[in-house]
Amino acid sequence: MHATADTQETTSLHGLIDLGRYPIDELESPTGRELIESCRRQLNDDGCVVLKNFVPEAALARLERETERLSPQAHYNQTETNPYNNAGDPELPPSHPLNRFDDRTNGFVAGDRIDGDTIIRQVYEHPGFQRFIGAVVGMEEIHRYADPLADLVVNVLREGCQHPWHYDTNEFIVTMMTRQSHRGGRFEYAPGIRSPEGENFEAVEKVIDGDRSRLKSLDLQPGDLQVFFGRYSLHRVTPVEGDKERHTVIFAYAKEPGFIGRPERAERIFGRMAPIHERMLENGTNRTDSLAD
Ligand SMILES: O=C(O)CCC(=O)C(=O)O
Ligand SMILES: [Fe+2]
Repeated sequence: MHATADTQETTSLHGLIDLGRYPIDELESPTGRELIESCRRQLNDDGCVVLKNFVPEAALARLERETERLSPQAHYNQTETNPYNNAGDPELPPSHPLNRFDDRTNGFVAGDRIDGDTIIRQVYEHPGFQRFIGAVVGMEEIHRYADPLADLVVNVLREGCQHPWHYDTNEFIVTMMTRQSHRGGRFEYAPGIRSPEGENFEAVEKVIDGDRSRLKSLDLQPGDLQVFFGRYSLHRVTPVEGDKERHTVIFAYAKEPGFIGRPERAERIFGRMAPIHERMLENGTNRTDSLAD
């Protein structure tokens, strides 16, 4: 029984993931364990691991077409945000990191537009992939979002779009680049610049002012998979230049099963709600978990 299920899992990812290099279908094998160990080491060292060419060369054209086809459906939202995603502090000087607001304009294609036969959804929904991510981030269990809009999302950055310096509220983020811009659109981060012990505002201010001495910069390419711990590493995506959009796919997971984002958030990010969000509003129920957006 078990062997059959495994075989089916493996078959479905064949050609979509480089299983020779990344044997996520055989996590218990020596090469599977080595892969997990190596990813965990890198995450532990600087909060980031990139699996180059996770999607093999032969499937790249198809991968790129998937998000190209979807990107016209992106909903754009614009905000002015500081690194902490809060309202800032008028008591502090304008140069303080808490008062450094910058433009964030992003497009998002919701998960209900992403069909089951796409590479990105097949990877996202594959139990082996989920086990692999759980093992890499060191969590016994992770669960796919039950939110039909926010489970799997295409993030579209057209010319001029950027993610200014910020921290994430989630523990970790899993992304795959499917299309790179001509220029700009680089992911940069300052590994472990803050910690549970302190904000390190002085160093953060320097980074925002242009100090690059502690920065790492990634040359992400289509087919690369990235796992990133963004709570302690300040990071950004530099403004996209040129008429070629930058596309990344966000694979969303939660610690608890059944996660659904708030209706207002769906409205803000995707410009609409799913039926489940409408029902939440009607029933006056909101999320009961304590997960941050
Ligand atoms: O698009 C990326 O590479 C990272 C985006 C990011 O930092 C985020 O969504 O919080
Ligand atoms: Fe982020």
